[in-house]
Amino acid sequence: MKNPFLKKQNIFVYLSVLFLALTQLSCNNDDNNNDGDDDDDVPVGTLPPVETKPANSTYAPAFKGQTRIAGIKTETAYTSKVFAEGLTNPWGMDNLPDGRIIVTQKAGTMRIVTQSGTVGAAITGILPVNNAEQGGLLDVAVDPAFATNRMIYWSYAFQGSGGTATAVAKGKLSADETKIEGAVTIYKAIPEFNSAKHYGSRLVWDAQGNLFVSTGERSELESRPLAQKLDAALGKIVRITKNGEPAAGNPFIGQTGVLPEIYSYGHRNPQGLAIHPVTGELWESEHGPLGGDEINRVAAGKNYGWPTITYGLEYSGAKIGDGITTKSGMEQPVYYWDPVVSPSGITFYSGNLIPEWKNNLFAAALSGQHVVRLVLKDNVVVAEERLLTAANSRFRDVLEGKDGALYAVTDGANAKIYKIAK
Ligand SMILES: [Ca+2]
Repeated sequence: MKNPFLKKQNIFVYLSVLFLALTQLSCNNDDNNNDGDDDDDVPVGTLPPVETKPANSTYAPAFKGQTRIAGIKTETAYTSKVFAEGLTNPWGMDNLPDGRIIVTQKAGTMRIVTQSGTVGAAITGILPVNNAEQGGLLDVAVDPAFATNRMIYWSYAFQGSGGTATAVAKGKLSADETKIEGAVTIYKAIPEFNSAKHYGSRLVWDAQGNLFVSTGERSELESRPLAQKLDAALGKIVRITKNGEPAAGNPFIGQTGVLPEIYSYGHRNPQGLAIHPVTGELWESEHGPLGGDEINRVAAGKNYGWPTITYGLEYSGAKIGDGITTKSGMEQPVYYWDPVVSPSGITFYSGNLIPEWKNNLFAAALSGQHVVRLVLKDNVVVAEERLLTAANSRFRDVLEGKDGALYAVTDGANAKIYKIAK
């Protein structure tokens, strides 16, 4: 008491401790649950859900927020405009290292779109495709080492003697960019089946340079149960090397009677794949029947339920199977839509142009005629927004460009690429 220096020193110590505690609190606020995700300050939706139409089924979600989450509106001022046009039935897009975009056209060509939106001539040399109904040349994935090897990978509807199959091929883009050289098929999802529907067919690279490939169950009642069979590649996500071999570490390698390419199963028509930029996990979109479109977080070896569990109905309105939505050993979708929006390509936003979109999931919606924005927190959807609704167009794929803008390509003849940027 009689020593003022000691007292001052004590106050200094107290203040230091208080300062450290506050700093600690503020750090924790960025990651309250210490899950490595600094997404604890993401906005939650406060607007009414974007879906206003009645559901087809009377099924209840398995958890709060699994469908019809609250709406949200992007606060950042952004522009959306037609970036490129004159594409014919485009299906997939990917970035070239220089910032141009390569786009597939279902009839069997690719085109390169420059940073200013000029669409190049059709690139030929792609293997024959079955272009009937939902088939054709589908997705495209640029080799992560394209700058040195010029390799391009694509998925397509293969015509075999026993029917069609989702297949993956690769080839080298010629120096003059007019053709693909040395095209070769590296993977076919067996068995071939006589259907022109549900090819799935999205491609995305994993961190090791393997390809995730989604395959559909080919739509028919006869092929549908194959989504649950591990000796068939229909209704699956497979993971293969650049040569089409099963990727090391795949969950079923070494098991008898099981295709070693399989990564996950029980999918219907998965047309969207994307890697979460923070967690590195695989996310997927798939078309349900009448209702029951899904977003899934996909883990190795897991069963995603189709056709045993679903939130959708037959197009007649009848129940599918036992009419159940949950079952032990089968994964729940992170999110579902009823009525459907028909989600095709998906992507996570990791750019800086529109910071509030960081780690949000975007989906091109076909029947919904918009681009879906889902805000995620701890792998749960906390808000939904519909973008590009004024375009009144079916959207087939979305891509984050090298410039941090979001590109969305429409479906059908005379298709356009829209660009959302600051
Ligand atoms: Ca499912």
